[in-house]
Amino acid sequence: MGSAVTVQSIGPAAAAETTLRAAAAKAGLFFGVAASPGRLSSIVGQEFNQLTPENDMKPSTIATSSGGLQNTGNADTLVNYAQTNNMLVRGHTLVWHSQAGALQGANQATLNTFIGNALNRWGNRIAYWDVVNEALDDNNTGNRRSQWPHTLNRDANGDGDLFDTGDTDVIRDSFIRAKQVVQAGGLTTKLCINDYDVEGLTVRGGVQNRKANALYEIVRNYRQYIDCVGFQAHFNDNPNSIITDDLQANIQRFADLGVEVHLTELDIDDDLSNNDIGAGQAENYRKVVRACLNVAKCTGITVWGIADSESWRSSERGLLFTGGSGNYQKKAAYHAVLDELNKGRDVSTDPTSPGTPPTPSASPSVTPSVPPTTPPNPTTGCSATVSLNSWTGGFVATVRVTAGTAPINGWTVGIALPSGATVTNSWNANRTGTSGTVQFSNVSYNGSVNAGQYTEFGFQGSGTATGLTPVCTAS
Ligand code: 9MR
Repeated sequence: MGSAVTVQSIGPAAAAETTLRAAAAKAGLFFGVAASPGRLSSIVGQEFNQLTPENDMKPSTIATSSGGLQNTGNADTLVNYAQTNNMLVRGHTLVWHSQAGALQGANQATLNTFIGNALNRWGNRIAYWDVVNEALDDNNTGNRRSQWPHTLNRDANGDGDLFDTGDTDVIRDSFIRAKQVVQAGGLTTKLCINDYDVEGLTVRGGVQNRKANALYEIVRNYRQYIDCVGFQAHFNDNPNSIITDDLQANIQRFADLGVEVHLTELDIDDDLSNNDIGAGQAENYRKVVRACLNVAKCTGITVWGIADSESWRSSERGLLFTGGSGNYQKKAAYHAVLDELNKGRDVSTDPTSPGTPPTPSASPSVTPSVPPTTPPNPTTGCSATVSLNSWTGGFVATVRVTAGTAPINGWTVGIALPSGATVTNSWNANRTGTSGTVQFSNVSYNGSVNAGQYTEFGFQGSGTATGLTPVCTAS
């Protein structure tokens, strides 16, 4: 169980953030988008602090038949863009039955070669990798897929699962390889399994979600290799793809296994002629974002594209913007998401966050439950306070930088981490170092802070980080 927990970071005087990334960072999660090099208009860096290559890191683009790499130019463009704009990257995806390109039909040894090459190629520039994508069958069977790469599987004793000694499982073996590469290279990259129609505990009609249950068993059995779970969250009228009221409970049960949970490919059909997915699109977005916010280990949401017209499912108008080609207009769904993010987390019911007092989910004025480490200092210069959201083995820190009685134009915050604590990601700041005393300084858009006002940045780490004392220097 975690140590001291503070999640809410919205103070009484806090102005609402005006971008998704800022509001998300304040709440302690990332808000990302899928993109390709042709879609990198300024809105990407302004609104989002995480980026997933929509197609450019798939084996069909970058893998050779022997597990080597090729055509990495577009992927590099996206990674470089993300770095410049202080965004996390999710690598997508290493082992997948679809878009396998030259890897189609490969054996495990070749898959392992590819896994090693891809992980090492980008190293820590990729915060999360989808190691295995869409391993489970459609139609709520709860089975693995039968096509390659799952043809590599062998159920030695024929008992119907692949968890026994002697069984062969491409999921397990791919994760083992990925974990070895991460450990050998000292990487901080987190290894995820990603799938769709796994979002709720149930599907339409209250039927058990057997696909979600199967994913849960995989994560439970292979927990030592798997760091994170992606629910794709392509919500539509398919009976197995609707938004159910038990979404939060399902996120919670995975979180209780100790993994991070992400909504990795979010889009929500706006078709109101069929009421399967409940209220209007904006309200549905609100509901989904809230479900994530209410679980401390739901640490990121990624929408699958910017605008409806550019979406893989344009006819469902499932995204947050209309328009296209860099000229985008915010939809009601955008405003709903921003508003919900600005309300912050309410993890009072999250057992992975013991000690958090109940917080009114709709109130914009919630007092942090742990007093600031360094109280804001009403002088010139700046002061910094940190609020921690911890769980066994990890934490997310939200650091508030407050200007004194005069405006500041830049800031640096030094934080001495306890031994064993390591920063794995950070957002809304430039960072030097990952352990010991780590320095964070402002990025282009948050260096100027008016007198008495504040800005926030965040970082995520492994280990324990109690008693942090941030030291702020203004420039
Ligand atoms: O959005 C992607 C689209 O441009 C591609 O044509 C398609 C090909 O399969 O893949 C889409 O992305 C998929 C993602 O990689 C995995 N989950 C489902 C996504 C939508 O199909």
